[in-house]
Amino acid sequence: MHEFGHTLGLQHGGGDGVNDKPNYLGVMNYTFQPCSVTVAPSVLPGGCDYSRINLPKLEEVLPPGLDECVGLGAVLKLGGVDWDNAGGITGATCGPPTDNVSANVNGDFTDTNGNDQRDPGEPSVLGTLTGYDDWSNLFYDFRSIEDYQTAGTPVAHEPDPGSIKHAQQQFADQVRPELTVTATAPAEVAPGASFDFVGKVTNTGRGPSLTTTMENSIGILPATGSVSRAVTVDVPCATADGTVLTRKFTAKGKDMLGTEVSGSASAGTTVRAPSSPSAKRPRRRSTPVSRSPTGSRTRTRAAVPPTTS
Ligand SMILES: [Ca+2]
Ligand SMILES: [Ca+2]
Ligand SMILES: [Ca+2]
Ligand SMILES: [Zn+2]
Repeated sequence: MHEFGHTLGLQHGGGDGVNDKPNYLGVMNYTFQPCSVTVAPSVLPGGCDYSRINLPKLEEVLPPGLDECVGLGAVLKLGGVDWDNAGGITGATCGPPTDNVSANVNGDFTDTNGNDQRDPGEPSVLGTLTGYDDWSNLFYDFRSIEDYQTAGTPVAHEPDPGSIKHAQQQFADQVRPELTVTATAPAEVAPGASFDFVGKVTNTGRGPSLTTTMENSIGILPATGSVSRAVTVDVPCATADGTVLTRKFTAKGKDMLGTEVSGSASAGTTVRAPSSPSAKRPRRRSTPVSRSPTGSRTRTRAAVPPTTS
């Protein structure tokens, strides 16, 4: 599909030859060449596709530089990207507004010695990376393209596996999500009580986590975003003193290339049954009335008489 794109007049940057642009989501970009275009709900079907959105420019040089809060633009709803890998998302549209940053987001460099590798001292190329809508710009009369050939040697500099792997690694690192999970619970609970285990997942990475789940679907979790989920537990009245109840929260998501990321954490609480006779009286009176879940109410009545008689 990539090669056919060339036939239809597309270059590695769509309308230009600039490769590995994060804001050019299509198979002409080496990053997505193996039909690995990002899926963005209701906007990008992903997979094998030419770019279908002219995403906002990425200005690598200050001014104006990169507004990290804009990320790849509002249309994809993917949130901000920590382009400069400085551990935070900053920019003119952030709240509160902060400085834009400069970064070489497509990783290109001046190959001074021409060996196709980046060697010490070879400088980054900083410029303006433009998006491109391939589908609106396909050139179907390809036989009239200037360098069109009906036979002969293939186009030079086509993606070899090493180039694709390198492009994908660079992009994966640049927009890497990281799911950091914390879990909490009360230190102690009483038999017959209800309490919540609360899991909180925060994306502490550089870019969005797609198709994120924790207990249930979260969807896109942008960088710096967080979501909490509570799981309510009714402690049976017959639960033995000292019982430890634990729960593990696991969050899963995918980066923009479909690679899975995950994080998890557990919390525990200790069941403490009232031990003195004085503690039993208020529990007998109040518990059956105040417990709303029917399951735990039944257990409460069954469990209490043996301990009081
Ligand atoms: Ca940053
Ligand atoms: Ca070199
Ligand atoms: Ca660059
Ligand atoms: Zn090509």
